[in-house]
Amino acid sequence: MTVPFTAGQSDPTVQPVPTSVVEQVDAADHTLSNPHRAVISLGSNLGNRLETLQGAVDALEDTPGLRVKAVSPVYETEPWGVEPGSQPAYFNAVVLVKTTLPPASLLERAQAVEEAFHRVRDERWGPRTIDVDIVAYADVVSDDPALTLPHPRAHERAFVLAPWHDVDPEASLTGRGSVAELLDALTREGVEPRADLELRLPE
Ligand code: A4P
Ligand code: MG
Repeated sequence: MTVPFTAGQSDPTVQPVPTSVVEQVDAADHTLSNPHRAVISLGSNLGNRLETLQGAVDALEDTPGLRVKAVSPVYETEPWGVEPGSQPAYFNAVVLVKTTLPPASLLERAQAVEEAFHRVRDERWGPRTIDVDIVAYADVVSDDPALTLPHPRAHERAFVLAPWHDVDPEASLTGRGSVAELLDALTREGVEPRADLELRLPE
């Protein structure tokens, strides 16, 4: 005969797991209850730039183990690192996330989002439907070329720092200092807020 188990009653056949064991298991998988903050920069200068940025935000939110916490205003920015006038202007934005994914998995996911928008990699700093860069992951510092953290050029780019500052005025970039101060040292020329446009935070 089965005895119906009623919620709220303790099941006498279940032995409680000692707290010390639970703690050990959780500590072994320290990502479990310990999401990390990461900062992701989005850039697009081909096709429907706003739609693509929104698609990237939505795709990030659809990632298991990742929650989008904030989405910045949209900026229209002059292409950086190329001949002036040689490429269309970018739309740039920054997304703050919390994630249990380790950095390498977050990069894989960022690259999958790029693939989903048919990004073609043919030239460095070439025009692209979407670029998804990891600006920072917790306080991790790494010079691995496959995933350099913080992003090696973020500190000198107003198109990253301005939207980041908008959503987190107290932010700092590990090893570089406060985002507000880094931004003050840069020209904002060619980095224009587009107050008429908005990215939605996924529900
Ligand atoms: N990689 C290393 N570290 C990272 C990181 N933190 N986040 C590796 C993302 N990827 C990272 O990137 C090349 C390799 O960088 C990847 O294989 C990855 O393992 P990519 O996206 O294939 O190529 P890319 O983006 O053309 O090169 P790069 O050097 O990453 O360019 P950036 O620095 O991302 O610059 N101007 C404006 N106004 N707005 C822009 O958004 N973006 C760029 C691209 C240039 N000019 C721009 C903008
Ligand atoms: Mg990139």
